[in-house]
Amino acid sequence: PKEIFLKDYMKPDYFFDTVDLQFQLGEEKTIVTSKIVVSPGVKAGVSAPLVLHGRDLILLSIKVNGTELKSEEYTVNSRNLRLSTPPADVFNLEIVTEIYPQLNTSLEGLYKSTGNFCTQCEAEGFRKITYFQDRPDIMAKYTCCIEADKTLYPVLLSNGNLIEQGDLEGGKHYALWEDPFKKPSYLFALVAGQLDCRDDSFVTCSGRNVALRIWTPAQDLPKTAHAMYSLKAAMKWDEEVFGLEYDLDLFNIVVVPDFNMGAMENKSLNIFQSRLVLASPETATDGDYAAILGVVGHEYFHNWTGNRVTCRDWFQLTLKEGLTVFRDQEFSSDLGCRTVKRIADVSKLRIYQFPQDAGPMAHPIRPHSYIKMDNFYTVTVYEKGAEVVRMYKTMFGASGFRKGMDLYFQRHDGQAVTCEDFYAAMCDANNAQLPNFLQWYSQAGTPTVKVVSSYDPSSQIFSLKLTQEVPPTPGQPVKEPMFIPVAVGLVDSTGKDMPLTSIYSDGTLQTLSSDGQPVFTTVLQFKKKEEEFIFKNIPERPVPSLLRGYSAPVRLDSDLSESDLFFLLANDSDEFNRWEAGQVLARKLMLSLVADFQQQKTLVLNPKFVAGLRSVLRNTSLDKEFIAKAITLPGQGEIMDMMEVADPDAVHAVRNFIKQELALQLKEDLLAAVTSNRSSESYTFDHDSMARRALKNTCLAYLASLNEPDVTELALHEYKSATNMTEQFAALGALSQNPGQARDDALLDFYNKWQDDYLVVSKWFALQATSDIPGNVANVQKLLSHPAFDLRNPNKVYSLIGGFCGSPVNFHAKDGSGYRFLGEIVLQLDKINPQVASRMVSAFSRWRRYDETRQALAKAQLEMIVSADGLSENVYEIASKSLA
Ligand code: DPP
Ligand code: ZN
Repeated sequence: PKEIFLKDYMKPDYFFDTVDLQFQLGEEKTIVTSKIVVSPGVKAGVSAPLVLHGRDLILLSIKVNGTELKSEEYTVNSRNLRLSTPPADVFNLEIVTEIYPQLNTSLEGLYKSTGNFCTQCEAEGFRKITYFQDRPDIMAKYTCCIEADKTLYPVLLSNGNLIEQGDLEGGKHYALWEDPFKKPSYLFALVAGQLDCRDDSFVTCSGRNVALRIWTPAQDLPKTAHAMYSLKAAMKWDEEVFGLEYDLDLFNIVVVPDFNMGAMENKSLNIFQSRLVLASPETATDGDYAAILGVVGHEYFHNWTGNRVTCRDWFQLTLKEGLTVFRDQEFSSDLGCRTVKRIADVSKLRIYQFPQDAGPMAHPIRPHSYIKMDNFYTVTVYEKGAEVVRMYKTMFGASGFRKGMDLYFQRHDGQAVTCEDFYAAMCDANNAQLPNFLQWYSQAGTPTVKVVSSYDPSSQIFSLKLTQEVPPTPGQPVKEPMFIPVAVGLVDSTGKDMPLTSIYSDGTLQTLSSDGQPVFTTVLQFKKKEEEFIFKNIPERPVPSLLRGYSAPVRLDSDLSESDLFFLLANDSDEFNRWEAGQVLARKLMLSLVADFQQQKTLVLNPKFVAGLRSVLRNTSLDKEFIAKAITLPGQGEIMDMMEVADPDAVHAVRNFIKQELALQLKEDLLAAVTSNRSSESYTFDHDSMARRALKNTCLAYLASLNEPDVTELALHEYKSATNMTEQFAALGALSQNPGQARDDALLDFYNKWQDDYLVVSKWFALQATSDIPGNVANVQKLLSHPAFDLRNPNKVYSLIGGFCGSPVNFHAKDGSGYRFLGEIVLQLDKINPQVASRMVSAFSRWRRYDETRQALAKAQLEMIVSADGLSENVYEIASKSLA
C-alpha cells in the first residue's frame, strides 16, 4: 500500500469547469455518463498526462471533443485512467462507465440501502461512480440527470435546483438537477427511491424563502419533527452569530439506515444515518435528541465552513471539521447549558482523543501522511481540531473571532484552501501574531502543563511558574514549545474572585482592566518551554483556578492541594473548574485505591470525598445536570490511561467499589433525587427537563449498584412507569448492571416491546455489548446471530461490536476471548465494508498499554489480521501501524 504525504502536494495540471452527469439507474447495472469541460492549468502546452481516479468501474467508452479515443491513447488499471496526450486547449471529455450499486456493500460511491439508491463520496467515493480527478481542489459546476423506473424510484434527488422532470418510455422518468455553486466531487450526492417528506420553510435574513424537506419512508415522518426544529434553529443561529445565510431555495435531508458516517454535508442534499434524524419521546433518549440537534447543526454549518470554502487537500480536513465541530458545540451551548455542554465535550476529548494522541495512531490535527484518508476522520482531527479553533476565540474574544471569520470568507469564498489560510485570516483580522501557534497543526501528542505557585505575603506577589512538555509520538521524537492560552482566576479565602490588575512576565508588564473595570479572569499567553507569570497587589494567598473553561487541550499538572481542590469544588465561579476540581480529586482517589487493590489492601473511601459529593448533591442552587456530571466518576479508560501498566480488572473493581460505597453512604440523598425528579408532564426537549432526567437517572444507576431488593424494586418501578425512552432506557440500564433474573426479564421485556423499531433494538444491542457482567463475550457472540443483527449495517456493528470493545473488563478478558472475538469479526467485516472494519480494528491499537499476557494475546490477533489475504488498505494501515 502506498503512503501519501502532505509535503508532496502538487497543484493539478488540469481543472474541470463543468461536469454534466447522467445516471441510468437499473436493477442489474447502472450506466453513468460524465461530460466534463477540462481546462489545462499552468502547464498548458507542456501536455502533461491527465490522470483520473477510478475504482470498481467498467469503462464503456471515452471521447475527447466527440471522438472516441483509440486504445493506444489511454491506459486503464484498477485505480487510474490515464490520457497520455490530452489537447493543450480547453476540451470536452466524455466517459461512460458501468457500475453495480446493488452489490456495493462498502457503502461508498453509489449503493443501495433498503431498496433506495444513495451516495457517499467523502473522502474518495466519487471515483467509484466515474473516472474523475477525485480531489477537493477540483471545484466545478455540476448538473445531474437521473433516469429510473418511476414506480420503484418515484423520488429523484441531487444537489442544487430541480430544473426539469418528466416521463420516459418503459415506465421510467427523469429529473435534471443543477447546482449553481462550484463544488468538489466529495460533495456530490444522488438519491433515488420511495421516500416521503416533511415539508417546511425558512425565511432567511435577506428574505429568501427556503423550502426545507426531510425525506424518510412514510412511516417515519412523525419522527422527523425534532430534526426539522434543529435545522431551523441552526439556520437562524448561523445568521445571528456569524452573519451566514443559506444560499439556495431548497435544503434536503435524506435519512438512510445504512451509512458509514454519522451524516454528510453534500451541497443542499445532506444524507444522514437514521439514528441522527429520527426521534420521538417514546423511542429516543435525551442523548439522542441532543446528538440530532448537534449533527443537524453540524452538517448545515458545513454549507459555509466546508462547502463554500473547502479544503485544498485531505490533509487539511480539520480546516472544515475542527471549525464545524467548534460551531456545532457553540450552537448546542447557546441552545442549552454552556457549562454542561463544555463538560460533555471535554470528557469526550479525554476519553477518546487523549488515548489516540498517546498511542501508535497519534497524529497532528493536520496529519503528515496517510495510506487511507478514511482512517483520518478521527477524534483528533475533529475534537482536538475544535479545541484549536476554540483557542483563537479564547485569545481574540467573541468579536475578534467573528472578525477573523468574516475575513476568512471575504478572502476565500469559492476556494479550496489550507489551515494556514485560516490562521492568517484570524491573525490579520486582529492585527495579532500567535508565535508557535501553528505547532498545534503539526505536532501530535497531548502537552502537559505543569504549574507551581508561590505567594510572598510581604511583597504581596503571587507567581505561577509554568512548564510545558509535549510527549514524543510516532515519527516525532522531539517537540517544540506550543502557544498555550491559560485562563486563570485567583480565588480568595471567602471564595470570591480577586480583581487582577497586572501581570508581569517575560520582562514586560501587562496592565489589565484598561477601562477601569476589574478583571477576574485573564488569559496567560504561555509560549515557551518555561515561563513565570507574576501577579502584584495580591493581599492574601489565593487559590488559583487554572485553565478556566478548559482553555487549551492539555493535561494540567498543578500543585493544588487536596484541600485547595475541595475548596474550588465548593466555590469556584468558573463552573467548569468546579466540576474539574471534583474530577481531579476523583482521579487521584481512584489511582490510589487501584494501588491498594493491587497490593490486596482493604479498600477504604476517603470520607472527605463522600462529604464533598454530598454537599454537591444537596446544593439546590446548582444546575441539576451539572450535579449529575459532578457526581459521575471519571471513566475506567481515563484512569487506565494514567497508569504505567493499564489494569482493567483493578480499575473496574475500584470504580465499582466507590460507586457502591457512595450509594450506601448517600442512599437517602440519592433516593430523594430519584423520587423528586420524576417526570410529571409529557416529554419536552428543554434544558430544565433534561437536567431533571439526567440527575434522576444518574442517581438511580448509583442505587442499583447496591443490588438490594428495595433498589431493584425501585428500578423496576421506574422502568415500568416511564413515559419516555430516556427514563425507560436508564432504568433498564440500572436493572441490567447485576446478573440475575431481574436483568434477564427486563432485557427480554424491552426487546419484545421494541422489536419492530430497529433504532431501539440497536440501543438494546449496545446496552448488552457494553455490559461489565462477567463472561459477557459469550452473550455478545450469541447476539451476532440474533435475527435483528446485521453485519452489513454500520449502526448495528458500532452498537454491538464497537460497544463491546468499549467495555474494559470483557474486551480485555485475560483469557483472550474478547480479542479473539474481535479478530475474527474484523476479517469478516473487512470483506463487506473496509471502513467499518478499520474502525473496529482500532480497538487493538493500544495493546502495549497492558500486561504481558494481554499484550501477547492482542498482538497475535493483529499479526493474524495483517497477514490475512486480500486485506483492505483501511485495515492494513491501522493494524500495521499498531504493530510498528
Ligand atoms: N460527513 C462527515 C462530517 O460532517 C464528514 N464530512 O463530519
Ligand atoms: Zn463535518
